[in-house]
Amino acid sequence: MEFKIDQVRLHWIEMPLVHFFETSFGRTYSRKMILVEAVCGGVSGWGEVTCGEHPFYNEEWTEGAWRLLREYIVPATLGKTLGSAAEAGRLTAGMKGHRMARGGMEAACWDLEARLAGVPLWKLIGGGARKEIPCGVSIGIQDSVEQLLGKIRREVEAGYQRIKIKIKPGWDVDVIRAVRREFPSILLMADANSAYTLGDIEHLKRLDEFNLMMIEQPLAHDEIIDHARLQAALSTPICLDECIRTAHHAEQAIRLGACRIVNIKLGRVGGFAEAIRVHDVCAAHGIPVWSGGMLECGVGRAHNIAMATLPNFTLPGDISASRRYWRRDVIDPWVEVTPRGTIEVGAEPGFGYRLDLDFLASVRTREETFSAQ
Ligand code: OSB
Ligand code: MG
Repeated sequence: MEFKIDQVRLHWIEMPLVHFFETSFGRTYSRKMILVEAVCGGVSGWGEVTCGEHPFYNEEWTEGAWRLLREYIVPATLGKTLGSAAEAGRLTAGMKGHRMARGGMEAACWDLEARLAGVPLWKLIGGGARKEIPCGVSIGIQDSVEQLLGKIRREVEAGYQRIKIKIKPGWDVDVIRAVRREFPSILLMADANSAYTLGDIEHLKRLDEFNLMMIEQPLAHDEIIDHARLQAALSTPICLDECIRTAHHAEQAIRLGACRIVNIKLGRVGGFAEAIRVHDVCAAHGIPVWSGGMLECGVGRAHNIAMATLPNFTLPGDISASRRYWRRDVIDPWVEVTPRGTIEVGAEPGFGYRLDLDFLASVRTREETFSAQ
């Protein structure tokens, strides 16, 4: 359905996490996030820029994304007429990288089209393969193994279907052994966020004894070939996260045997159009996918839920309840998880949740509006 972007509003919000989140590249206590509001005829569509506060997961960071949005992405988008949201990515295709910033705008266009058409976002993207999304949790590095075991117990008792723990050198084999001793049969996986090199191959082979569903992104963020070498030496499936920024990367990684599973993050690949292409390439090769998370607020979370209704999202993802992250979320209702460890997918237009605009205003520290003449 054709629509014109009359107005774009950028919202910078800051919210403390309920509990710090630690990965191999550092600890996060509080999130700085950008919401992109794209407006047509008084109807707003919303997107979230999913980058971190620092350029450590990938090259993007919130302050950089803000500059890129106001200086490049908004000017490329404002006043443009789109035949459908599937064309939105083309407006910024001349820019290299920065897919999370570009993807925030792209996702806003999809939500806008869905709201204008009065259809759920999952329907517009061709999803709807399931009415409930299977959920897992991602648990960061803790100060002690006892703390980690306590957190895992709480999440398993809440019903979450899969536990992911973060690992790094010095917090890996012994920690996983302790988890397995306590929880012999849970679906368990480990995410290294690029903390190892091929020189660690003998060390990483020790993880094979723990019946992990997968090990996520053990090697460098931009290194597909070494992952193929590592996968050939491991019985545990490798899942790629950071490495897969396009459907072409997915195709190359699969053909080289660098992974047996792919984590799709909407922002990392630049939005829905590319996420669907990555999904399709993986499906064609029989490679299952799941939705990664970037500690999103409700907007990004709602987009991930829509994405995870595509047919090949067969594994539990890192999409979990709002209250695990936030004292209060920017959407209403919050994202809730059933005792079965699932999220029920609604039938409302757009991404299916209302914005809590009063609360949003209370956590907003910057705002900028751009109008087409
Ligand atoms: O690698 O999946 C990752 C959080 C920040 C940066 C990278 C990652 C993560 C997570 C958290 O694992 C997933 C979530 O709960 O949102
Ligand atoms: Mg990851």
